[in-house]
Amino acid sequence: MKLTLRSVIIAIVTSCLLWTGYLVAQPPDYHPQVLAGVAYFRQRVDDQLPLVEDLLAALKTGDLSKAKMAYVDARPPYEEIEVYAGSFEQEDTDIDARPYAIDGGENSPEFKGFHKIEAFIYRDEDLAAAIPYAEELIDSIQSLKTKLKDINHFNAPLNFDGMLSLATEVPAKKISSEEETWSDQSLLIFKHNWIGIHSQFKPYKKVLDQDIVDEVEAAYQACMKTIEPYFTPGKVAATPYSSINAKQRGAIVKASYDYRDALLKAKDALKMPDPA
Ligand SMILES: [Cu+2]
Repeated sequence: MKLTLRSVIIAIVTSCLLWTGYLVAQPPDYHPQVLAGVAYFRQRVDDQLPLVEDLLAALKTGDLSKAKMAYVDARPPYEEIEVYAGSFEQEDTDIDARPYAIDGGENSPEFKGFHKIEAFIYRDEDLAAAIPYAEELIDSIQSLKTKLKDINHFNAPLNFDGMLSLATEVPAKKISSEEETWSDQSLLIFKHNWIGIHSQFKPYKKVLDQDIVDEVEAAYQACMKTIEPYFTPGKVAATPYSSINAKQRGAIVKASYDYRDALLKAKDALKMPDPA
């Protein structure tokens, strides 16, 4: 092919225009927001570690009610951090997977973490059997801590994808009480899933229009309002989920979908792409 000067100039000008257009079309990467969100989870993983160590110690006492209390106390931090589960899939499986997510379910050696321990405490009342799993859970939390130190695992599209997925998972799936089948602490899970989502949304407030901020904030508060009657100030544990009737569950479902819809509006306003 013979390249004339003219065609070379046309090619250069065209690619410059395309490049400029590409730059203009790129949304911001929201790096300060991502940093702020991850900073909160680094703090929460530091909260998580001693709670899991306490759980191990409680299992070793052989006292069932102590073990139950330590289990419940140990649940909140990870239920917030899991907004970013897609950034540490192995740790998420090791820490928090339920049997359905694993081939072979409960019988698989892959099934471990909180829900393995939950069944040993609440269903089997076999604390000794739970001890090696609590030891392994401490290692998994350490590994999670390492992952959270590397900001390269995290970005804004993953952040929003995680918020939206969890705001959907609560009403679409967790509402069945499948997560805390044995401990009956689903309300505690909903609460900390929402707190975790909102911790990640907060840094985006300063780059959003006030009406969208207000809408997301109101939707979050409405979620928290639906579960408020089931908590006692100063106590981690919630009322047993099995005591909540269909109408009360319905209110939780509606509030979480409304929250999701508001977050979706924020995502559009931020021109946030889906994760690559
Ligand atoms: Cu979870």
